Amino acid sequence: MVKKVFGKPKYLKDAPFHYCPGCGHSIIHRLMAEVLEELDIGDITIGVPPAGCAVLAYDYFDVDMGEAPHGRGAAVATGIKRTLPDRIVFSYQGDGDIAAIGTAETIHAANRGENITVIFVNNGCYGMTGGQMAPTTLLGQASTTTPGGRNAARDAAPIDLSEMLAITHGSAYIERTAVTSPKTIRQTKRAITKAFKTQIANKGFSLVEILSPCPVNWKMSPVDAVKWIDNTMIKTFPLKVIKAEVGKL
Ligand SMILES: Cc1ncc(C[n+]2csc(CCOP(=O)(O)OP(=O)(O)O)c2C)c(N)n1
Ligand code: SF4
Ligand SMILES: [Mg+2]
Repeated sequence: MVKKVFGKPKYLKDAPFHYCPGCGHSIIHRLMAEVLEELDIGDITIGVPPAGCAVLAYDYFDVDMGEAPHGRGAAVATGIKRTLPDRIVFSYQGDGDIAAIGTAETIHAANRGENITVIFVNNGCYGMTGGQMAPTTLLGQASTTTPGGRNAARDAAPIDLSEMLAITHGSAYIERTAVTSPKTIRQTKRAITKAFKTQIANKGFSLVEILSPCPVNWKMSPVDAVKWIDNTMIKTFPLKVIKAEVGKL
């Protein structure tokens, strides 16, 4: 029987988030803490925060945490899980982190079927360092390094990392969701739950990609930022289950 969490989740510290108003990171942190409590796995969970705006995630999650250098979340999580296989291990990574500098580590961890859960927060830019183009920046989207908009001929097309990970042999569960409305937030919580259940069942690599607003770098109000995800970003990154529990190698 899954217990429902009301009020502050047990596995969030009593600390105010430092994220900008309208940022998706704080919603995602809360959902993850609720899931850890509902599945009753928080006491055995170890998280791996990224470089990026969520670098201080260990100030918020009340679980064991071990920092990873930029992009190396899947590699660090692999080491922790292999050393302590009875623990539940997640990495929490931005799109610049996972889809640029950490691409190799992530693809190989998925292909090896590492029994870890990756939370991939796609806000279409390098948020922490001021809004540079990330591999996930949309065509035509302005960033500080593409002020006239991303151009396919010059800057390449956005990368579909989750679809790439789905074709690896060891990936078991991959879903893309968003945090733009009560409906998508509930879908995201269900996806995070399924991803952790995949790890509990020892089925291999699980990942949830979450489209997440960065109103500050997108130069939008928080309301316009969620509308932009719903109306524009999902055309490039459609919300869907990309791979579901094919099983461990
Ligand atoms: C090896 C290395 N290269 C570059 C940086 C600088 N750096 C810190 S955060 C960041 C971008 C983070 O963007 P993303 O991963 O998308 O996270 P967000 O802030 O958008 O959540 C960069 C380039 C670093 N810390 N380490
Ligand atoms: S810069 Fe963007 S990703 Fe970073 S805290 Fe602010 S809104 Fe969130
Ligand atoms: Mg980002």
